[in-house]
Amino acid sequence: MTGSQRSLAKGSAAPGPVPEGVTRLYSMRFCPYVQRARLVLIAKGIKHEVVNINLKNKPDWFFEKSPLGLVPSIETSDGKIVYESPVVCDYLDEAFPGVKLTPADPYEKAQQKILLEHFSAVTSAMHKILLAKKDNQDTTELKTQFFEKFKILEGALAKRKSPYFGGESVSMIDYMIWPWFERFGVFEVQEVLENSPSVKAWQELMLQDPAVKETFTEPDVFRGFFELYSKNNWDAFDYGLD
Ligand SMILES: N[C@@H](CCC(=O)N[C@@H](CS)C(=O)NCC(=O)O)C(=O)O
Repeated sequence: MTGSQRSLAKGSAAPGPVPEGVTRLYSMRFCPYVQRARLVLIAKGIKHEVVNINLKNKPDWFFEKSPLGLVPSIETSDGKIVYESPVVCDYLDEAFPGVKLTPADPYEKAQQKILLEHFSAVTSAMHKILLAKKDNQDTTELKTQFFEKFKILEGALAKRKSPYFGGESVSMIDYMIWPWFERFGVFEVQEVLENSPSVKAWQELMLQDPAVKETFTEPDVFRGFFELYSKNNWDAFDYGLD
């Protein structure tokens, strides 16, 4: 991976053309949706560079690179733009050589998509906890709702009796859900794993995955980011950089 780490804000010059043979990722260092794309880029060995965006003061040109104004978005050297993390990850998997992360079997593929839909209830429960914490509200009830939604994951993995959500090795679904597990400490929901033995074993395996290792962020760094972010301090996006 190459590219400048510091986030670009309104008024900054647009980056030049994407070099031949490189994929550019528009990013924010702490975004879980971006991490999905990074996991796939790394797992497939795709040469890429990263342009970080200040999401609270976006450059005007960013909307040409991501019409919804969200990260992740990717740009290829021949000017193709793809955004929305599941679409980005599927595109990368289909368009580039290397390990295939998506199952070839249509039914298996459908199962992964269904699980991802269920998982969106888990991420939205986590998002509610984050907002409540930002406003210093009590999160007890929201955590209970989160624990309830989480049961679908433990149930799905226990029923499959395989180490990973897609079978015997890491596949797309594992990378799609992983980023939120790194953030459990910040959300203070890690206790959910004590009642989820299959997912806990999966988490331990995932921590050994090379792409996970390369994109891993320590809980303290997430906490530092979140502390600034919750005070509307937009230096948050560059937290931890010199
Ligand atoms: N559905 C999008 C969600 C991406 C998303 O919400 N990204 C956040 C950062 S974690 C973002 O770009 N926020 C900017 C904004 O809301 O204006 C995806 O899956 O890619």
